[in-house]
Amino acid sequence: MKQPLTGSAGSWFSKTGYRFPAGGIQSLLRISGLLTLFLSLWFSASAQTGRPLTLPFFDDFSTVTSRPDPTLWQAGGNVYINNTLPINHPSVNVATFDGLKATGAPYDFTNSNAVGPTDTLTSLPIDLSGYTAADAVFLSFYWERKGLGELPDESDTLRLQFLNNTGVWKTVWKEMGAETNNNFVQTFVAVDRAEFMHAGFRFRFEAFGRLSGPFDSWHLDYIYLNRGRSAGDRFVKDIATRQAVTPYLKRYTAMPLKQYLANPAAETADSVRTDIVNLFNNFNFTTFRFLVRDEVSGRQVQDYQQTLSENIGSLSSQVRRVKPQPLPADFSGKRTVLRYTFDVLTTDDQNPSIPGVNLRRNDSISGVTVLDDYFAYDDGTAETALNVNQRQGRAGMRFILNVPDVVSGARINFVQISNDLTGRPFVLSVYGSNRGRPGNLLYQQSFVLKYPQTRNGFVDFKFDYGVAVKDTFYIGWTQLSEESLLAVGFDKNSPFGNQVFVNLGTSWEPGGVTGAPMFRPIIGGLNTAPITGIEEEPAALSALRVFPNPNPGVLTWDHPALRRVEVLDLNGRPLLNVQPTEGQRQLDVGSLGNGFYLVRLSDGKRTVTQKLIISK
Ligand SMILES: [Ca+2]
Ligand SMILES: [Ca+2]
Ligand SMILES: [Ca+2]
Repeated sequence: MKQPLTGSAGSWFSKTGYRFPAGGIQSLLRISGLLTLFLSLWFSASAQTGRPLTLPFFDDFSTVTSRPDPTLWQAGGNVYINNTLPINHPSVNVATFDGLKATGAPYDFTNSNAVGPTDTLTSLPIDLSGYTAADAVFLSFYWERKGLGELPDESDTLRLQFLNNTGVWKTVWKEMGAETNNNFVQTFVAVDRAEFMHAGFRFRFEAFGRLSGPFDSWHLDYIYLNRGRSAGDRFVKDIATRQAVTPYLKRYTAMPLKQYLANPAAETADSVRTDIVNLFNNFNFTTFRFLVRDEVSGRQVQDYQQTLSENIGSLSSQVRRVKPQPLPADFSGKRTVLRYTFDVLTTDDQNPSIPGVNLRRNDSISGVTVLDDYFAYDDGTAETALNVNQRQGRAGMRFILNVPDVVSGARINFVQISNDLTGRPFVLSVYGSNRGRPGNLLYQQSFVLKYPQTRNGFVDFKFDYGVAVKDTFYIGWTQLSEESLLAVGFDKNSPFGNQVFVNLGTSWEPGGVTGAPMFRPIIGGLNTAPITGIEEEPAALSALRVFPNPNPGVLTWDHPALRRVEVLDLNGRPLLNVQPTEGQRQLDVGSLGNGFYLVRLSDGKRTVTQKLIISK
């Protein structure tokens, strides 16, 4: 059961335990000055309204998701609270700094090379009036570069500033990019200069990097400011949950309830796991409880408790593992949202290391599995983005059904990265299976790209017709131009990585990626009769066809005496109706927008209908 910490250096704190800030900065901070109480009070009274916070100040981000706690932090800094981007963090959830705003939009979406200030995390005012260097006020925090995000470049920075008593922000600590470090480093900065000892004291972290997407990632955690500390004050009596809980399902992170209930035992994972961390310097016994509950019906599915007599070493982690119960066969309803929770029953609220802070706040961690109208391999958070770097390049994802079903579209997370592709066309395709890879084309439809409104949001792209599928099917997208590389969110946390296939021209090959695109087939939900596939044209009729397909705007055919060319939309409404002249072999259809059409060709004896994609 004892599990060494993962990561190249073997733990989430540095090999030397912790690292001091750069010597120059440290010695600068140690210069104590005389406190001018008058000036301090003057500033705080003029610049602040409302009551400042008092020591201790602590946040490990475990109590919120997405945005920082507004009772501690100033709104609008755009850091992203999450539990999927960090590696080896001290407790569940971190604050991530990168080039995306809280909405998921880049700071700069016109110049992909632009750099500048990105996210900030600013404390609310903290009353330090009356303190002196003798009070030994220290700010400590854990920080990491990159994690599962993007490595900051050499010139990128994360810096810490303190607000002094004349309203000036003073830089007291700074780190540069370039060097990967998969351990969170604990840093201590003394707050001992008189200019900081005022009632309106604040501190802020600021990142500088690329402004055009989720680039140059820094992660912060476990921020603690208090008096009576020292730079060796590393240990806090705290057991914390940390690692995102593994999937409840064996093959997917989400699947339609109907597909799950066809074989609950086989679809339920053999175990679900998380890991917990001991942040104290003493051994600490733990009991944990594992609960599974359907949030739609309120029904409890599992309640299990285990006490481990094993100790967790100081500043190390241990895996906790449970065999989850399948949903009972009589489970009814249209959908379910299963919340499965590890609750570590610690005594962190007794004799706390941080007076007034209840460290049971980080003792519980949940996973959520949705059984509704879609399949997913991803966990709902993109750590990076994936594109197929070639015109007409295709990607396809494999899904295996328990019972026949209908695909009615795709739910996609497009990431706003480098270039704004709003309105650009792309094509979704559904394929059958050919020896474990995408096979015959069952359906195609073109769409225009739309970004979600939030970071990690999804947009539904619904087909005009449902597509009947059974056994194994594939669904994917086609990249229509090199200039507009579709960036599909990519979940690096997913253990289901071998379901992606890529076709750069003639054959489908395994994608060879670790993780999963945030691309989910929508199942069911269309009332129209599903189509069962596009009929291949018999060889004798092959001359009754136009090419190329997809088509840039000029239809070409080989037939020597075509009588009629009709272009229809997918609902059968005629858009063009042309009688070619003798010997005519081409037709300009440049007036049609990019999209998916039907072309009906007749030579007077036979009529053939063909699906056509216009892509200019
Ligand atoms: Ca945390
Ligand atoms: Ca705790
Ligand atoms: Ca993720």
